[in-house]
Amino acid sequence: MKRLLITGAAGGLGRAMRSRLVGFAETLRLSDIADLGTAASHEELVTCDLGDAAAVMKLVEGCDGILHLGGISVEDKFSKILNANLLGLYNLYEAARVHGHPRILFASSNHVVGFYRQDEHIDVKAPMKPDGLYGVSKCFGEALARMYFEKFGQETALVRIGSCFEKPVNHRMLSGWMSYDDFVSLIGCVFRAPMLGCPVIWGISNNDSKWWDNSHAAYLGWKPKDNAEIYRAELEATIERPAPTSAMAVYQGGKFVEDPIFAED
Ligand code: NAI
Ligand code: 15L
Repeated sequence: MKRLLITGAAGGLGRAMRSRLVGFAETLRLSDIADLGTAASHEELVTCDLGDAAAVMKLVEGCDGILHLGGISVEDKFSKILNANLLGLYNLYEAARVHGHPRILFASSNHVVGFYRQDEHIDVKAPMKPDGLYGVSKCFGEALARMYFEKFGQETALVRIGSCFEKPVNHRMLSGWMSYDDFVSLIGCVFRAPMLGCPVIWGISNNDSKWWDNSHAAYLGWKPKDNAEIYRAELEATIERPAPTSAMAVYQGGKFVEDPIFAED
């Protein structure tokens, strides 16, 4: 690949992928509304608000693939979610439509199904049960991507990331954790697949404890290698198990199900 655009490159996942994707494309075009530091020789840095249509149109020009990590990543005021996750996504897909349909990996979230219980095992056919406005914005993103696929053939991997951090930090993450290395290998499968389509993929490592079934996406050849289980003993020793009736122990979305609708200023 000649040029991969990474939005949200100043965020947690963006920073983790920035260093791990060196060599994945000749050039990494890194974008965020926040400071991106100094560009290495293989990098282009672009400060851009996803809500700014003209800026996003320019941002996407010349890119062969897009790793879309940018946006509001937790529950927040609707106005902020509206700009970054709804308007921002529309701007991105319109820019992709104009600039030759570069393949997109959209960082969706487990919070599109946050109201399923942890004793339920679901696949991608399960109706969405978002646990807040943030989750709803990811449902919108998945639907928007699907529409651009059906109408224009725009390919997108809709990756419902569980919890992608260095290691699981609570008991809930023993089921939903995805390691950085497994995310990198998923990115490779998504951008190198001869045919992608518009699949929903659960972004989880090969954890012993699983709520989600990825068998429909076997054609991508993604084989996550890490397993949150190796952290169980450490977790048990350092963190108290959540009360059995608490949101963290009952719902797949954990505490997000308890978030209020945040008041605007
Ligand atoms: P993060 O909050 O650390 O990074 C998001 C980045 O987007 C930030 O650097 C922020 O400045 C940028 N951003 C926010 N509004 C923007 C706007 N209007 N214009 C341009 N940039 C804007 O989040 P993180 O953890 O890195 O997640 C990346 C993506 O993956 C997010 O879309 C998140 O919803 C999704 N995700 C992450 C999970 C995780 O476990 N890290 C789990 C599920 C989904
Ligand atoms: C998400 O969607 C968030 O972006 C991330 O910060 C975590 O909270 C993750 O879900 C999770 O559910 O652990």
